[in-house]
Amino acid sequence: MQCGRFSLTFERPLVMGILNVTPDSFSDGGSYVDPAEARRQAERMLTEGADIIDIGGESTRPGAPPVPLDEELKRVIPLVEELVKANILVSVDTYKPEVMRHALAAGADLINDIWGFRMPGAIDAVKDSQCGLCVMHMLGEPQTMQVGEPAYDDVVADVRAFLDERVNTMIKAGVAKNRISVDPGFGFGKTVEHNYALLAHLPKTAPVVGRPLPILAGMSRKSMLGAVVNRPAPQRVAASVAAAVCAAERGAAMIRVHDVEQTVDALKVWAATRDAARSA
Ligand code: 7PJ
Repeated sequence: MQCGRFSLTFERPLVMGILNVTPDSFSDGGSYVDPAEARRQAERMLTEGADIIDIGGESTRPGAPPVPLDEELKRVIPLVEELVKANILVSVDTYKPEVMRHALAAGADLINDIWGFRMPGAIDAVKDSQCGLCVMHMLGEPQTMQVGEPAYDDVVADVRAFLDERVNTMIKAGVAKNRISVDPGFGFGKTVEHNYALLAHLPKTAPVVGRPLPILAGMSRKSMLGAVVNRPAPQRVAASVAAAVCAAERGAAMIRVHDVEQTVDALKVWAATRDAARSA
């Protein structure tokens, strides 16, 4: 996968460390609004083995208020510039075309869009660059996605059909297929049962364009884990690591996490087992 300055081969799942520069994210809100704190957290995740840093300037937790454009730019862009300078693979979590353009001008390698590049102007904002793209499925919008029960005919088939449509639209617009990754969007307009069906059948969610597109899985500390282990978000580390291993086993190319060190260790054990199975 072409990802800006980087070319990724996914011989093992890459770990994407979450860096929320928001005052209100659900599990680490308020921690990294201060630019110096954010930089330290990025460095820490890299030391722990993160392959990618994903910077988000607007909380997408259910019911979160939207952030004005200039505020999001002020939080995100200086950090992008700094990490790019240090030769780090920088992802920006945004659905706003203006933020995408500024992020790319600042050198971002990957644009991660929970809206699946559905905002008017989003595809145009990214198509003439070499950045990687993550196209995520979401039912509805962040403010309303968990209002009422989300409903699907067949969640795995429906998410796949959505991703197929988005990917086809982007390719038709001139985006090279080797720039695109996809994500079923755990927790975005899904019940607990929907989320586990998507995890269980993860490979089926990927559009096949010659070959299946790389899948990014983001379950870290989410309520689908809380529903099973009955713990609040900060105490869902082991559950998150287990989910990461389940995703790796089902072919995930990238795994988006808060707890980098624990995830990297678990994936090393998973990879050693996989390699032993291959050579036996
Ligand atoms: C995801 C994301 C995810 C991708 C968030 C949170 C909510 N981007 N951004 N996939 N989740 N690609 O971290 O709990 O699942 S924000």
